[in-house]
Amino acid sequence: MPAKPRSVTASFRLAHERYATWGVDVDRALAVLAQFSVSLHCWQGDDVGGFEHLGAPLGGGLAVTGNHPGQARTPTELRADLAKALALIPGRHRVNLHAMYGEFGGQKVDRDEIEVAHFKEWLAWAKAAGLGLDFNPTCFAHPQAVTGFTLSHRDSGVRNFWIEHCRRARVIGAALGQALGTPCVTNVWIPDGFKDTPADRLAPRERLVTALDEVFKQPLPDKYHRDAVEPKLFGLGAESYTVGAHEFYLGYAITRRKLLCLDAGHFHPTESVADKISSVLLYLPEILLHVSRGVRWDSDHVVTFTDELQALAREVIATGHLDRIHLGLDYFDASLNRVAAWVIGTRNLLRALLLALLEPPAIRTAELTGDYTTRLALQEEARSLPFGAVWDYYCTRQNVPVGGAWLAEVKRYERDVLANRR
Ligand code: RNT
Ligand code: ZN
Repeated sequence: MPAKPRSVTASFRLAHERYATWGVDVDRALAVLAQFSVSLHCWQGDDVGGFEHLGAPLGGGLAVTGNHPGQARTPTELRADLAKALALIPGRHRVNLHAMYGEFGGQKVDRDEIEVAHFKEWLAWAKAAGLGLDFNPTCFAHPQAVTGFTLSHRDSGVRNFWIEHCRRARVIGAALGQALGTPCVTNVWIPDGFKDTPADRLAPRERLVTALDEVFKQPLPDKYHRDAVEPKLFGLGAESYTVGAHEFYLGYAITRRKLLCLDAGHFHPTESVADKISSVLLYLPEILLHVSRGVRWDSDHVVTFTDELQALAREVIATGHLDRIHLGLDYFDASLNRVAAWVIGTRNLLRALLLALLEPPAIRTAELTGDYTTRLALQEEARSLPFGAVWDYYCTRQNVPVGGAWLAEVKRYERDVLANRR
């Protein structure tokens, strides 16, 4: 399986020539690709467990299935696993933390008491590794969330608890951003919704607007921090109504100048999430993508090289606003090696971005001249251009394994490290 370095270079040279005849600047494509930072979601490493040990069910419509051995049990293990994955992915990336991943030194620190001090180990680790951090309040897996409602709960006591949690999460995010010198995106997602038909769809949404305005009251410097809000169509146990639906948050993000987070698994399966990017970018300065893969009722399968992923990446590139689109991954699969899950998903996203960067410019030109026959013909021909050779070369140049060679590394890690976690 491991590719010979000489064949990687030789294939690349031929691919380079081939692309040149199509008017594609491969070197430029690789330079742009290297600029992308993907935020790796820490929660794939321990099945959205966190380090609070509250004993509360995950809830919120989130479900992790599978029992592959080796999930991270401590922050040290989780960081080691993340480092392993990052070493097998070309480029410089970020890590996305949830509030439940704080380190509380055995103390009981409730969600409305968290502080940046609880993340100082993460911060030190990120700094040493040259990684940016992103952040999320955790509005699930907690006794105060068992009713399925948080920021929109009818009880003001519960609402206030979650408002305080989200407020603190933003302050922590800004502190992380400042310390690392790269803005932290703090993304608010709440599970609130009804299993069955609500009698009142409006009141919870009114409460949510008010609660969010409270959460975002304190201004935080753009230099260090961004707020994002994440809509969802439905969740397990909230099939009939989600308070924070797409229209709700689209309106909220536009009127409050927040980032809208589009999660690829949060829409009806026949909707194109890729198509939304060019619309929302007209009204929002920046957006966040949660790259994920929906399968039937689940919105969180490992990202594979699907048509949807390619379309999404293509739109990111085609809009030409790369600096306005933040990329994160969001899935959790406990049925396979968790380090491999990160590597597969992230490499696929980068591969899809590369494919988009290598798109022959004649396709767009054909459209501009109204020649849709040529557009379609070229789009289809472009599918079999040798982009794999360019990807392999990129991996070599970035000093990460080429092709399936990364898998041997993960298998070794599984044998030497993960298998000992019993
Ligand atoms: C849930 C949302 C949310 C979570 C993470 C854990 O449907 O996608 O982003 O997956 O915050
Ligand atoms: Zn998400």
